[in-house]
Amino acid sequence: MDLAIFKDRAKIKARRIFNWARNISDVRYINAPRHIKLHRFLGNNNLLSRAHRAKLVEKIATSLPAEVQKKEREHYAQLLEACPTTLAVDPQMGAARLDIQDQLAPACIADTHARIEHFIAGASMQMNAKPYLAETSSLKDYAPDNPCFQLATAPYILGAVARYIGSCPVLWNITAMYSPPPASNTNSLKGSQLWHIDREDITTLKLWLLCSEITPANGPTIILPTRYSDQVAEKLGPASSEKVRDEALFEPFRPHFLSLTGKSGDMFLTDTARCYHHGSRMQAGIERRVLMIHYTTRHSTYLVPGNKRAHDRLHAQTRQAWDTLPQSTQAVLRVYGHQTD
Ligand SMILES: O=C(O)CCC(=O)C(=O)O
Repeated sequence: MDLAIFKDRAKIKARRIFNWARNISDVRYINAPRHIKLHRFLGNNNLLSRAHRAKLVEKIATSLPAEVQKKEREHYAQLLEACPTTLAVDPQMGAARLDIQDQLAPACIADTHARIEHFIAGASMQMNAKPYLAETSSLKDYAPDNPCFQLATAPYILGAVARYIGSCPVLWNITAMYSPPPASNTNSLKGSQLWHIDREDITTLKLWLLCSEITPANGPTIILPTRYSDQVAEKLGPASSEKVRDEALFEPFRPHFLSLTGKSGDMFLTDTARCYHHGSRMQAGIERRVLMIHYTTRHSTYLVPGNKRAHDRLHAQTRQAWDTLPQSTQAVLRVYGHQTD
């Protein structure tokens, strides 16, 4: 086993943030064909049942060379140490309303509104293809001194995310999300307006910051907590990773729905890979604006070796200025081996 890759990495004056995409491609160089084959298989078959995907991810994790697994455990332990937190997401719930108002929230909200205004004015592109839910920015648009990036890398949040997913998280995306007023009330529901679980991972966390008051009329994200979502997934079996049109399946659980409503500045963490959810079911004339920060595991199908989208997005951080990061964030990133001197 060639461990030179780790030594080499220590030499790189990396300004890369959360560069686990590189970590994935390192695996290619240390010759782990079984790992790569399994990961690619998962990437090409995300409509497998949830249970089947979970088994595959377990195989992928254990197919990594022992040295890599050891390195990952070390990174994880270091990260936990660097990121003490009192914040926790109960795995039985898979979602939590955060009982805090972060001091960065006002600046993050202003940043998000500015990006959405820019988008509405036709001055920026939509990052996804949903008419009912526009992602108006992505990770590469956020410099490390941007308040949204600082929120995404705040140690108390990273600590909670890492503890929940059980490994070092990958910061996959930051996006200003805009759900426009629907063209009419007769539009039938599609895509993520239908109940679904995110199938690119078997556990993931999304941090939501409400950027204005969100009521049921604004089409909030609605979450079915893990323990009930697991029951639905079991019932759906082979179809558990597909969009669900049968609303009746969810009715018995209505008292347990977590609705991401509240006032501007409220925050939530949700595991959208374990919890069925939907959103953007707007009432006529009403819009929704939120900031969403997405953390995945390194087994996300977004990070399949050779995925150019992952490469471009995560490597875009390379040119960002280290010195602008707050010391607490630098401490965390050092732990990842991204800044070594
Ligand atoms: O809140 C929404 O509109 C849906 C969001 C969603 O499905 C997701 O982020 O996975």
